[in-house]
Amino acid sequence: MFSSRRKAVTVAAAACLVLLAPIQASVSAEPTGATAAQDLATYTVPNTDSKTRTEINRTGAQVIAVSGAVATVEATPAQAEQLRAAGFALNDETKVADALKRINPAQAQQVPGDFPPGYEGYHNLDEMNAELDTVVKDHPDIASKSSIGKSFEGRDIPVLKISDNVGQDEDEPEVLFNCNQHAREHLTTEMCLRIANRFTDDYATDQAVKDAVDNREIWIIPVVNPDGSSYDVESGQFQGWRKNRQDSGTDLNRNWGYKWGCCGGSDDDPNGETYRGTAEWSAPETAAMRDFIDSRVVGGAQQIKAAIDFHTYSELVLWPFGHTSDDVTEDMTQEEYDRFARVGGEMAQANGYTPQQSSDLYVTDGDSLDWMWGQHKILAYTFEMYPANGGGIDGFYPPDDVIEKETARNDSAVDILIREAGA
Ligand code: 0X9
Ligand code: CA
Ligand code: CA
Ligand code: ZN
Repeated sequence: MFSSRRKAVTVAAAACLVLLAPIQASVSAEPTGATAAQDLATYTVPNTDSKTRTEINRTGAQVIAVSGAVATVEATPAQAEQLRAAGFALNDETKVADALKRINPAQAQQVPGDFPPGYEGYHNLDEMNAELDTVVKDHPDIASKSSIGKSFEGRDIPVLKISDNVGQDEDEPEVLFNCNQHAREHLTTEMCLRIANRFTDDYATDQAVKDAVDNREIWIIPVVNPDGSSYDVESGQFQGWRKNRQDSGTDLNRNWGYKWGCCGGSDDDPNGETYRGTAEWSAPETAAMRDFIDSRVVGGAQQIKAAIDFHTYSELVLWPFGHTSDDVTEDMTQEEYDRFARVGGEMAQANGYTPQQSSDLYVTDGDSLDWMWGQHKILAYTFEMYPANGGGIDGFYPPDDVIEKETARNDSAVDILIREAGA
């Protein structure tokens, strides 16, 4: 159990780890010392609300999905104990390792680094890059590819720009779509690729697409977390991995620099699933996102007017703030809040998701939404995509035959956001 981690520590420290093991229950066979999937289980917890879900997260357990009042919670044995002691009912215990075993093929797949059988329709990093290259090759007048920077392990984080006169920085409202902050949320990468393909392939034939491309500058970042997402698939067996690959992993969506760590909405335990990192922007991936978005301030004005950060799962449209359950704060007027709720409601009408303020799900601090609005006044949403209710870790791994339907489902919502960027 401890093998690879132990190599790195002294005998005394190893003894210490052994002593800690029963309460920590998170020392793992992972080289990084991150929480081992085999220790974790998921549970359904009835009768929750935003307050109790925030309490659940504060034990270090993690609400991974919500359907009505029923939360799906991922927890170590110690965290589960603590939740039961606090009076929560934990039902339908499923070991994450068992759930992954059911999804994963019995043998490693043929193509190293690729998705396993039943998932070949998903793009791994190389395939994602090749897809973007094809888009640019086929549509060089309206698409260009560059990199916003490097991940912790040195991988590029590519960005695609789509606009008429794509080589020029024109005075057109800019829109940002980013995907896969969380490694295991692979369906989101497919969402970004669909946006990339739709606004290029349909340019010649679809007047609405042409209007959008001619009057906006659209930025698409399909994989914010390339280290995490390749780690999650590279063995041919899904790992259920969420964070980046810096030491034990930082939850990128707790590492952004607006009121970072302010409000009990992230974990200070490096092994925790919502570990916020050692400092705001300590993850190279979030720092690259910050630098890119900051670079879109031209002549003192942020050019990006609207954004969607795609996640899975629960079928929700979320808007800021996440760090507080208040609607109105020093950085959010009632009028601004009402606009978020109106546009969020309109997008939810279009895709059939449930619209709500992000803290209605649970309180977070250091997430992307809060910084995008709090720092830059970007009309920023988080979409939690399909499925509404995934029965645990499986919800992150829908087979590839849902990709077409569940990404096309957001076409109209994406169009609404692009429209609203000009409002
Ligand atoms: O917790 C997150 O980072 C997002 N959910 S996920 O299951 N994909 O990890 C939601 C972030 C939205 N913000 C708040 N809920 N406050
Ligand atoms: Ca243009
Ligand atoms: Ca511009
Ligand atoms: Zn996520």
